[in-house]
Amino acid sequence: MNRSVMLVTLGGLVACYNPAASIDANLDAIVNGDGLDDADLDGVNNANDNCVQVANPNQHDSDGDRIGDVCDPCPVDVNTEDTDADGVAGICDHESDKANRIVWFQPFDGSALPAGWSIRGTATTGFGGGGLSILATSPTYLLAPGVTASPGRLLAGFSTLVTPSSTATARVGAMTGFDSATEAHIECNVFRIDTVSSIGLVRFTTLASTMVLGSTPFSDALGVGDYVIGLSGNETGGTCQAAKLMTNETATGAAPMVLQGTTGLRVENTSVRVQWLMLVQRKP
Ligand SMILES: [Ca+2]
Ligand SMILES: [Ca+2]
Ligand SMILES: [Ca+2]
Ligand SMILES: [Ca+2]
Repeated sequence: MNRSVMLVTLGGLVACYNPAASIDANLDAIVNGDGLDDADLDGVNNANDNCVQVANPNQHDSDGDRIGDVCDPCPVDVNTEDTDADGVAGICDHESDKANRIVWFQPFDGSALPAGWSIRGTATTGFGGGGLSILATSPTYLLAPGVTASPGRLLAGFSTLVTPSSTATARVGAMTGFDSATEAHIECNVFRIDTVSSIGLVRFTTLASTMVLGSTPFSDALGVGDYVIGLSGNETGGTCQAAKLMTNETATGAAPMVLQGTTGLRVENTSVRVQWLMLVQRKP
């Protein structure tokens, strides 16, 4: 891809990452305590900074491609091919004919919930091992800060820590439009009943009342392993994708849907370690 100018959008901040500009005269005048250039004053010298013009003192680089998360056109995919030049690349850009942006990317490798996030439910939770562990025997929600309605995609990366019990339906779902009063929402989930696993795109009108928009068998049973699930929606319908190791299977639904309101992850009758969630939407 052309990396000479890259538009980076995260958490409402917009910055142009232009490597050539990082050595201009103004930036040369900015030094930190050791006398070396530190253009963004984040305490990491330009020569070592994985995002020279955005302050990122923690230097988070979730996919290990040496591009810091806050500068990365896809923080969870080393593929930086950006066919439509909208600044979003790899698996993060699900619309190669539309201008998209990363609204937020949130890793859970700290020791507490990030600002604006909450957990609803009675699960046992904890931080460690590079993620947020959730052991849920009843529906539990990891809720993100609210977003405005727009076509988009919610991606979630997590590991299951144990094989779910065969006596209860285990479920992990990326969801949008969560209503705190009724628990209504739309969800892309991987679920397991006995030994049979499926992918489902489901509209919940209440927690007990659902309409399946699409479902398909998931060839890898929901069990110990690393997963990425993705809920996408636009003017014509929704898509639910799930990947474990090298598989990538899809369920689609015809109901138009956008990503809006409170988004997040729902966990039920299983134990997961959530590594990150990410929201991509159309550029306004
Ligand atoms: Ca710096
Ligand atoms: Ca930086
Ligand atoms: Ca990276
Ligand atoms: Ca795009």
